[in-house]
Amino acid sequence: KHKFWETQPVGQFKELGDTNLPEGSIEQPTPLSEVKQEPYNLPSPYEWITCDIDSEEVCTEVYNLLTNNYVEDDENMFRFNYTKEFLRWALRPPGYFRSWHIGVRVKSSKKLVAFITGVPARIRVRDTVVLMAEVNFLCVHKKLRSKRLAPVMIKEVTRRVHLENIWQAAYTAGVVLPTPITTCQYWHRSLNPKKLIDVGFSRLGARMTMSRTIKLYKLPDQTTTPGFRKMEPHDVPAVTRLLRTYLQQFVVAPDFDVDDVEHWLLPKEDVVDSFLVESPDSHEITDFCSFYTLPSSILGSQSHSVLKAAYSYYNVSTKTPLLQLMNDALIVAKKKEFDVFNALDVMHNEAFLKELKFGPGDGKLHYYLYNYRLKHVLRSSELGLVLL
Ligand code: NHW
Ligand code: EN5
Repeated sequence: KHKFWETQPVGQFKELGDTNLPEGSIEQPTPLSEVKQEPYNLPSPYEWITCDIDSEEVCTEVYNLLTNNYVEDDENMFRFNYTKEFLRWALRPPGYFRSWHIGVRVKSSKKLVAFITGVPARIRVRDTVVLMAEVNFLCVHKKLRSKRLAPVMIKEVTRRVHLENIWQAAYTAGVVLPTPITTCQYWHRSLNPKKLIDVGFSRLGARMTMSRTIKLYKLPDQTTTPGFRKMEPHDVPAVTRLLRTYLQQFVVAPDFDVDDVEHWLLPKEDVVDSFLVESPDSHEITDFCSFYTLPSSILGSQSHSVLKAAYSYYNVSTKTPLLQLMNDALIVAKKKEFDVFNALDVMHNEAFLKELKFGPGDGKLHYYLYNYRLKHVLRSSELGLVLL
């Protein structure tokens, strides 16, 4: 059934439930001299390129490929529309490798037709911090689908990751592959219900009118938590301490240092928003919440062309109840004109989803590790990792 994935060092379906298999690496690293030195062969019309994402021209080509060919929902009504600023942020974290930003061009026309990326990350699995690649933005042009290009792209990114002496990876997908470490549910909180209904993202509930629906999702204009404010550069050390302590409780979570927090969590307009609670008396940073901006193209609507979505990222509550903190996050997201606030049922998110009027979506997100086996499938609440 999975002719490619059966050949890869990933947990296999037939192994599920076999508690004799050890947790950890599936295959051992080889000396770097034994890593294949030449790129994998592509069908002859195509060639590999390393994408210089700093180049405006290349970034535009990647953006156009993804805008027209990346992930859609199961009814092909919406397609992720990552912005160029977002892509530059996602692809240039501390210690990134340019060689892991891989494109495929048509030799004759130079048209970009496929893409895959990795970025380095330290990810803790139980007590072990593992240097990994986070693989994302795998995309093959719609006209070149089902030609087994994806396995070649995955092997090529693997080879380039190995050349940096890194042997594990983390990735997510909406499809089931061998084999998820956990499966998460997407939840959605309407901020602009009229537009969501107009474009088919949501529907009027039974026995609900439009005006009752608008009233149901109304939010105050101002946040309620004293000391709630935008994160600033001088907050990086305190946020790092808060987040590191919080993430310790999860089975799989990133091992963020101050450089990671500066990159991934300092607010960046139209890319990532972060807020914290500074105690009005002690000036201690006690709570934190964040979301990233990922619009979707609306594929068949006369009235609207983009859906503005915020995605819950990392949140930490120690003093402010998580419910109250996330209600404030909804208030600021509404003020910033997001149409919907999305979240996965990871970490402690279940504590606020239903109460804050999120509803389950029709999408699931499966999390995977490459060359790392876990003895058991995790509950989504045991996962402390959010990928973009
Ligand atoms: S998930 C988003 C993936 N992208 C999209 O869904 C965009 C729209 N779709 C496409 O562009 C986030 C194509 O359909 C793609 C497949 C390119 C998805 N992950 O070329 P063929 C990520 O980016 C397997 C992994 O004929 P295609 C994460 C499939 O099961 N494998 O298909 C990426 C089959 O293998 P099998 C996927 O439709 C993580 C084979 O591809 C997959 O023309 C990558 C068929 O290939 C997916 N999302 O192109 C893994 N979708 O064994 C990283 C399909 O079943 C691993 N397949 O026969 C780690 C590497 C680094 C290790 C370092 C130590
Ligand atoms: C990530 N790096 O299916 C890699 N989204 O629910 C890719 N559904 O938006 C992972 N189908 O349920 C890709 N509205 C996996 C996700 C792919 C995109 C996807 C789902 C997630 C989604 C929406 C729209 C459905 C349109 C028809 C959905 C219902 C919202 C409603 C609001 C009010 C309360 C109840 C729920």
